[in-house]
Amino acid sequence: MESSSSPRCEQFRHGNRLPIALENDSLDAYIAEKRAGRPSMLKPTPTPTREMVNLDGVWRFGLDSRLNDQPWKARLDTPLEAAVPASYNDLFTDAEIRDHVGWVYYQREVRVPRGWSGERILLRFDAATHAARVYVDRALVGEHVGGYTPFDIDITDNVAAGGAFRLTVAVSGDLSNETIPPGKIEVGLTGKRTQVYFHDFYNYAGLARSVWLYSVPETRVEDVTVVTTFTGATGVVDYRVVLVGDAEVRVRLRDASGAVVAEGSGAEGSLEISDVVLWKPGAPYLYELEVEALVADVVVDSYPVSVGVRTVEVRGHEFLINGEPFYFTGYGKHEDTAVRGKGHDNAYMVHDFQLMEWSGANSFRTSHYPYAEDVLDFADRHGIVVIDETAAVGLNMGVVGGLSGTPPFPTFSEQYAGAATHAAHAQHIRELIGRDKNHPSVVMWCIANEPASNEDGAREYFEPLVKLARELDPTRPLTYSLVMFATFQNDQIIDLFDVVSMNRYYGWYINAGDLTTAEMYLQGDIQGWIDRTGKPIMMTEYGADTMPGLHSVWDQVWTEEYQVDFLEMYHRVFDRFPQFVGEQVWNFSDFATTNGLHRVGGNKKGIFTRDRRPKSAAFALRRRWRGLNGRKPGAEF
Ligand code: GCB
Repeated sequence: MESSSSPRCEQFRHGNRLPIALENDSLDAYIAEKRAGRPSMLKPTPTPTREMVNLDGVWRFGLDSRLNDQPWKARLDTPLEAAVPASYNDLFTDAEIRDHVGWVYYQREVRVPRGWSGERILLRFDAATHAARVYVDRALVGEHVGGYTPFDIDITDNVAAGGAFRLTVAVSGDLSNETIPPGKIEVGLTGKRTQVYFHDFYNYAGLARSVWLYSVPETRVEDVTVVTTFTGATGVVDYRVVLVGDAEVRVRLRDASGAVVAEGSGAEGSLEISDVVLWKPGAPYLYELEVEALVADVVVDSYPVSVGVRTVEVRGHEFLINGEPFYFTGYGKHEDTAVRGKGHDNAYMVHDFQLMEWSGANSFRTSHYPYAEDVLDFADRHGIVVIDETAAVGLNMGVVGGLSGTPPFPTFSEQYAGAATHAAHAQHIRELIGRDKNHPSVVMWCIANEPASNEDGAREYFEPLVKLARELDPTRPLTYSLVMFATFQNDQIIDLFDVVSMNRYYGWYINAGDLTTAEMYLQGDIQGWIDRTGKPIMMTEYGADTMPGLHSVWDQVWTEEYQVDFLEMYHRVFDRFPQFVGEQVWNFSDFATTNGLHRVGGNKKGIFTRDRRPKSAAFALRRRWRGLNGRKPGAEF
């Protein structure tokens, strides 16, 4: 047992591992901002010093176009009610609501527990997609932009313990060049405003994750960061605690049985665990770090953090977890179900993990935005590896040019992804890493999906973001998913990153129905990236739309057999390359998209249907993946 300042603690000091928007690196400035009510990224958790009230349920709901000027000023006069958590779009039969552009309002009454006097009282929104303004009675108490990261608002001065208040939340699903993902609103001939965006999944909006009222003590634990490593049988947990108020810090690390295996004091230090049990893919083990703030030897706050001891490293063309080569099998996913849209649902979460495990998947990518925190907690507990992706999807005007990939105007320009987009992207990275930095399941950050990395301006755009992400987290590799137009000849940013993640559709968008030619292209493409980079390479998307029940003895696109043959062709190619470190099929399940001529009731590249029934390919993947345990198929290299 040890608590000291180790060399690794230096990385906290110099690495700016602080959780949220910090233009200024200084801790004092950070704490001052906290005192001024800056939100914490710590997930609200009930402890002996913190209490929570869940505000999920059915809220009054209305559109800005149908309510009076300042609807938050009074009880909403509306016949509509909406479920929370859920995207609002598919709840109603009214098309105007589904494709509404502008603000919608959610409202309910909230009672503050009697015992909370003397406590700070906060609201927590696990997600409001994509922007929110929050009102307590008539007062605007806070706002947030970014649809997939949580935010807290301190409302202590606006409410009273034992009292009640009217909570109104304005939510906007609009996308612009000031949001991530970006988009733009077009006004048609009829005057109708339409949201345009450059990704295929449907732009669900609303309060898609839980809402909480919770209490924290005045003097409290505001943030905790852990970094783990091990040498032989000794595990090391470096920790750093940020406090609000003056207090002593005490930490205790408990094993899964609750026994204390290490303890220490001070706002930062290093704990040693003898005979450590590592967190491994497929064999997770979690310790719990109990962090306490003490004033005059009295515990004024306590907060628990789950800790999995594991390391992640890229060495040459290998991706190592705990020093051992890891081969990713799994999926790109979406948070997407019927009626709820992107609403978090624990039943679907449990079932999705069951199906992933059933098919032999050991990993997934949170394509194309950060998923609910409960999903990452679940992955930690179940040993599923996560590539954690930002919501930066659609930074690519090339998609407008169709398969030619020719942008109508430069992507990285004020016409599209300019300074405001960049600032939103940077803020989003701060919030993502601030929220997810302690999850052992998260082994890599993916900071964009299919950006125009082949276009001029890409380097100027991405270099500062890579620097920021590495400052916020020096321990995890970085990647971005590569679009097909960004080739090994014209990509301008791969050297900034650690892993080459390819999204490829030979045999679908190119050479549809001709897997022989597709195989040649794929082989040459992967070889090109290997020759150029010497980095680990994986496929983060490959897939074919498939109509369940459609069959053919020939290579017919959309049939279940074609999806199986398509995947087998890709796997044959992957297995020829020792540098290949993983395969994540697009997509885990069918999902909702915008209307489009090449989408029949949504994107049908799912291995499972939208209601999670297996297509033939599910059984084929299961045959390939089960029993691999993170090793490369046929790894005789
Ligand atoms: C992609 C995108 C993904 C799409 C997919 C497709 O490259 O990253 O969001 O859904 O292709 O099926 O077209």
